[in-house]
Amino acid sequence: MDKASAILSLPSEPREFGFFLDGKWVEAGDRDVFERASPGHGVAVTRIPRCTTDDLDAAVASARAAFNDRRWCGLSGADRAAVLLKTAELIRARTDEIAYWETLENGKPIAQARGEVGGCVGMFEFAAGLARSLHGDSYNNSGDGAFGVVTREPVGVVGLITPWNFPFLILCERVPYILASGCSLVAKPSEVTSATTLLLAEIMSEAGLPDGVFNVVTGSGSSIGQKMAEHMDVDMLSFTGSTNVGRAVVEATGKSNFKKLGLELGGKNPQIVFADADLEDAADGVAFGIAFNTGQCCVSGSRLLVERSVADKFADMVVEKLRKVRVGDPLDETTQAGAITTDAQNRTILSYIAKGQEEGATLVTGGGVLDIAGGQYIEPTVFTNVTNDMAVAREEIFGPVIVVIPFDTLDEAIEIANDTEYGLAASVWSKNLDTALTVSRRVQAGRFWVNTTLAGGPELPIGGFKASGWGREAGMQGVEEYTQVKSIHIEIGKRAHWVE
Ligand code: TXE
Repeated sequence: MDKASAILSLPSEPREFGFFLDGKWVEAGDRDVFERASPGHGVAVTRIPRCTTDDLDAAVASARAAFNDRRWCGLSGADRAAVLLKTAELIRARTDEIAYWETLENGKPIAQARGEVGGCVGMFEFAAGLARSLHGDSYNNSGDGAFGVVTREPVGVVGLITPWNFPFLILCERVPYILASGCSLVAKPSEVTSATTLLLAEIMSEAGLPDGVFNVVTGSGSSIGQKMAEHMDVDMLSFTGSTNVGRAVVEATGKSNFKKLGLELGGKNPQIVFADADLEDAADGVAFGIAFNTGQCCVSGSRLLVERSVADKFADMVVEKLRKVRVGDPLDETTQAGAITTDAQNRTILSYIAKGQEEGATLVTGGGVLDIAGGQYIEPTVFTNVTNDMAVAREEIFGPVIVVIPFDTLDEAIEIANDTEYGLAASVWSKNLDTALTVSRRVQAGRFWVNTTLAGGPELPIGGFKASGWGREAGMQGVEEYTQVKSIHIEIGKRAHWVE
C-alpha cells in the first residue's frame, strides 16, 4: 500500500514491558501493572509495571554506583560521544517502531511521531559533539605565582521526570545532554506514556552505555515522582510538567537535600500579529501553533494578539485554516491532529470551552467533540471577544483552543504579551524589522520566534522565564546545566609565609 494513504493496524494484544534497572529488563512480577489504552482508539496497547519505592531506591543505587566508580564520567568525551552517536544510529534504524508506540500511547499522528523521532536523532548527534567540546576556563592573569582553572564536573545522579505530551522528544532533549556531561540518571516517564522511554534505555544499552548509567522506573507521579524529588541520593532533578507539580517538586527538594533543579513548566504563549505581516503566512503559522499536537505543547501559541485594523479579517483567516486541519485517526498517515492524550485532559479542555462561553467570549469555530475511531477528539476551537483577564486567556488550557485579543499599539501588544504569570515562548509576525526586533527584545519568554513558530533544533536552548521554569535544556547550556563549576587555584613556586 502507498505509505501516504496507509493506516497502520492496532496491536492484537497489549505489549508487556518491564522496567529497566542496571542495564537489564526487570519483569513486572508481582507488582501492579498499569494498562494503557490508546487515546485514539480506546483499545489497550501497553502494560507497564507500577514500580515500588524500593525499585526507585535500587535504581538510584545503581546510578550512584555507576557514577562513583566512574565507568561513564571517567571516560573521555570522545568515548562518550561514540556511544551517543551509536544511539543516534540505532534510534534511526528503529524509527518506525518508536513512532508506532509513541502514537499508540499518546494519540499523536504517526507521521508527526516519526518526524519527532528524526529530531531526536539530531539531539543525540549534537550532544555527542558537546561531550567532546564541554570545557571550563583558565586564568593566566593572576601573576607569576598563581594559575586559576575553572572546571565543569558532572552533577552526579540525575532524576528525570517527563510528561506525556512529547514522551520521546522531551526525553531526548535531556538524556543525551545529561549523558554528555558524564552524569548517570534515573528516568520516570509519565505513567500513561512510558513505552518509548523504556525503548530508549534498551537502545542505549545496545549502543554500549555501561550498565547502571541509565535506569528507568515506571509508576505514578504521586509515589515514584514525589519520592524521586525527596530522594537524598539524587543530586539533580529535571522536571517537565505542570506548574502545580513544579511547585510541589520545589518544596520536596527544599525539604530534602537541596538538589539542583531544572524545571520546564506551563505556558500561555502569545502569537503577536501586526498588520504589516504576511497575513497568509501568519494565519498558517498561528493555526499550526495551536493545532499541532492538539495544542498539548507547553509552547503552543494559545493567545493570538492581533493589530485591531486587521483583527476581524485575520481571525477569519485563522478560522478558515483550522477548519481544514485534518483531525483523525493517529495511525492514518494523512492525519494532522490526533487524539487528546488523557481523559483528564479531555475533560479539562472541554471545561475551558464551556468556561469561555460563560465568561462572554464568542465561540467562532470548533468547541465540539469528534467521533473518530473510538477515541477522544476535540475540534480546533477559536474564541473572539476575549479580554486578557478571562480564564481562557490566563490559564494554560493545553488543548486546541486559541483566544483572539486585539491591540492598537506596539506598546500595548507587549504589555498584553507580558501580562501573564508565564514566560515560555512567544512569536511575532511582522515584515518591519524594527517592530520584530523591539518585540523580540521586550517580550519575556525563553523562546522567541520571528515570522515562524514552534521551530528549533538541538543547538537552541529551551526553557522559560517567570513561572515557566528554571534553567535550560538543549544547546550548549543544556549540557552545562548538568555540570557544576569548580574553581581550582594553583600556587606556583615558594609560598610567602603567613607565620614568620
Ligand atoms: O501533569 P503532571 P499532568 C500541564 C498542562 C496539563 C497539566 C496536567 O496544563 O493540563 O499540566 O497534566 C509526574 N512529584 N502540562 O497532570 O501531573 C507525572 O507522573 C513528582 C504541561 O499530566 O505535572 C509526570 O511524569 N512528579 C507540561 C510528570 O510529573 C510528579 C506537560 C508530569 O505530570 C508528581 C504536561 C509529584 N507530586 C502537562 N505528580 C509541559 N510544560 O509541557 C505528578 N508527577
